[in-house]
Amino acid sequence: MTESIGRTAGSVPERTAGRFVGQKVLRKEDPRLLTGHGHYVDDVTFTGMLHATFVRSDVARARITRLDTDAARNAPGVVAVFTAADLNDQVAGSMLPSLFQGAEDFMAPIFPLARDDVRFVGDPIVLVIAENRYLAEDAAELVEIDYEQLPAVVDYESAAANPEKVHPDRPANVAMMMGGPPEPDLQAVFDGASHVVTETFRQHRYSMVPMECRGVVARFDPFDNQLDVWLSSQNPHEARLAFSRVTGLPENCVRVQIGDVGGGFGLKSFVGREEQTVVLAAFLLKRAVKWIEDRHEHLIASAHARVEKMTVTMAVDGDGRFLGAYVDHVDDSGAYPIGGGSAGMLSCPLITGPYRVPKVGYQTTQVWTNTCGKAAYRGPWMMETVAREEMVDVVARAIGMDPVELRRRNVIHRSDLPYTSAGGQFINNVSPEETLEQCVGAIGYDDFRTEQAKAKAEGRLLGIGFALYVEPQTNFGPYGNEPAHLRIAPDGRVDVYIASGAHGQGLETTTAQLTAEFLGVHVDDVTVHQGDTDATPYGAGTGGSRSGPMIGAAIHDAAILLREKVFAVAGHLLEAAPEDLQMEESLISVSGTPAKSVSLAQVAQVAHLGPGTLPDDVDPILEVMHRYKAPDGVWSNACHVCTCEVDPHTGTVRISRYVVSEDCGVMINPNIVEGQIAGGVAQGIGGVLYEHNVYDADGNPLSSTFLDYLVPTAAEIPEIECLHIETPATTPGGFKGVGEGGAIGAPPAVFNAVADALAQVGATVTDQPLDPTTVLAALRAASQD
Ligand code: MCN
Repeated sequence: MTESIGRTAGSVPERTAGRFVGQKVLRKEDPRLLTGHGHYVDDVTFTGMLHATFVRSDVARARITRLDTDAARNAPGVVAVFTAADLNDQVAGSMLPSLFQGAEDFMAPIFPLARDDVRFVGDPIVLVIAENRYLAEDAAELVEIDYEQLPAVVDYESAAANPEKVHPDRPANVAMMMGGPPEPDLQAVFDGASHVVTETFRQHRYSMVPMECRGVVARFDPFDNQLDVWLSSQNPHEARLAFSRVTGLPENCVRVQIGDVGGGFGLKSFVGREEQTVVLAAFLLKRAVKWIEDRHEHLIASAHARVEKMTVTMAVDGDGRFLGAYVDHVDDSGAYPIGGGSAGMLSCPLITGPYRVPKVGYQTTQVWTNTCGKAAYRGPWMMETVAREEMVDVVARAIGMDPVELRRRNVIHRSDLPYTSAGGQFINNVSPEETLEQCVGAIGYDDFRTEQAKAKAEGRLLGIGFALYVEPQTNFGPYGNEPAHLRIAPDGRVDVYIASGAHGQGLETTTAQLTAEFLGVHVDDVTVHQGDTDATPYGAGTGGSRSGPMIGAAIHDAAILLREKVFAVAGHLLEAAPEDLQMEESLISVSGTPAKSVSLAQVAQVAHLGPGTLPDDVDPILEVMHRYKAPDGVWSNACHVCTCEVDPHTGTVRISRYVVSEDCGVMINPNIVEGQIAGGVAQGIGGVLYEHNVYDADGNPLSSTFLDYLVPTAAEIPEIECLHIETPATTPGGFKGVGEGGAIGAPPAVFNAVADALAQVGATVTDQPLDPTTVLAALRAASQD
């Protein structure tokens, strides 16, 4: 096996380019998934397997004054009842949900179960394990808990100053604070600008709501000292490390497998407290234990996201050119954030996005509250896009300029690249101006404005909203590298092993396309293996829209190294120099003499079965393990435009058209790219118009079922029209990520469309969600003015 680190191999031969990469290859996983033959964690079952359920706090903040589990322990079918007294001392230090460097700084210690106090509704207090789920749930009902209730910290905007503390051992409710007031040079810009506009924007609490909630099956065999875990995850290798830590077993005694995963949206990048607790229980019981999160638990206790506000101040000159921006950001991380907790660190420096803004300053504060913890959710830093793009429209209205014209005057042009932003980001190979113009053309901007004016005369409110963003990838944390392991079987077919944890985005297909393209075989001859820590190389899993650039580059380089090995064997068989050989559709031939050829299967047979026939300097191991090391900064970008009609009588919003112009570099599979965009846009539309996870003032969740937490259906989502600009990244293959983009651009585009409609009658909105009540209130307020 050849192991190479960080080497970028030579470029791909022209003739194979585009045979599979860039083609709309049908998704390999779909026949299985669409006919109900997917294999999810709940499908894993063993004879004698036990089932777990949690007893959770039903108050937001309280001391536990009495905990009586006797009746539960004696209930039929109950095998074990664990409390904090049984489990918490077993874990060495706190349980780490994320290995992102520095994550500990922003997190309060997390233990399996609440011990003396509870810190949000849903905080797990007792774990009941029984012969089946019904018996476990029945026994859980028998657990008696008395609380001394304490005032809950629910409002995140006042949490920093609230003397009541979410975590009693911390000096205050501030988890993290960075930056500070504007520096004097930025203040001087504000003092001298023609226009200075300040506005505050808020996002509200979303849940991730994947179709498959969280779940785990763990089985410990003490005779083999082997812990097997089946998990619904985006990140199997990190999960293995977490389970090793929580049990004290060496990592190589732990195997994590993920099968099909019914969505994750960021939540499953991290190893949840419940999953770690169930694994610890299975280890202690030396039995197989299953826990499947139900939807109610998911909505109150898995993780929440997007609860943040940004106050933006923009300085603009008399021609509408941005001169400087200052941002004050506050972010609610709940009681126990599990990753993505430090989004403000990314979000604030990115505030300038795709625009030239010479000076920037920011302050970000992350606070704890007595609510469900925050996790990364598809584009976790995207508050900068929301605040900036909504601000651009506010500024346009304030200075009396068309919002498209204001964007045109400030957007980064190709001639500005590479561009180092005032926040310190080095941005290259992006096309914000081109995507803006593509959207303006596709939506028919001028015609829309004419139609809007006509509609207004008829009492109808139409609106249009744009949003641009640039999105950084690949270079975050310790994960600026990606492995790929390619192996040719004796029959010439190819096995590929990747570190990812695909959870809906089609990596089985695109990985096969990449391998087929760069190696020179047919896509049907490639089998992709992922989600098994015993079989796949160590890596960061799937998140941050990193698979396209990272797996793409790793496979590109590994395939070229493997071709060299194949050509060395084939060269011997064909009596030709390896550099004169080419391979297409698994046939290796001499360039210019196509009749002189040998199949990959023949080469593989010789390498596997007759290596003694090869010269000593020809390596018969047709296998390559490569670890690609990424450069800093691969950037995707896009422009979204949305048109809508607001009903002035009911406050409801109907989206009429939605267009996205996306630049994710070279597309591996345009169908998959467009599917990713459409899915993300649907989440953005849902977020602005329907989804809202509400707490009351005492910290009681009010949206704990799908009756109250409204997820949009196909009826609410228009056709998403996708256009593409392909600006290749400098990474091998030229791929850039796309998975998060839809969910980044959609919220401000939808918001701006509604705000544009309302602005015609003097109504203003700054906060999400835009449910009918909020829209009607804005209309009423305007009519009273
Ligand atoms: N792709 C492509 N061409 C490119 C870039 C990507 O064809 N130039 C393909 C990739 O090969 C992959 C898909 O598009 O099949 C998404 O790739 P990428 O943007 O690299 O993102 P990741 O695979 O790393 O996926 C993560 C991203 C994130 S962070 C979340 S959250 C997310 C998502 O994508 N959650 C999803 N997409 C999701 N899709 C589904 N169905 N369900 C989720 O939970």
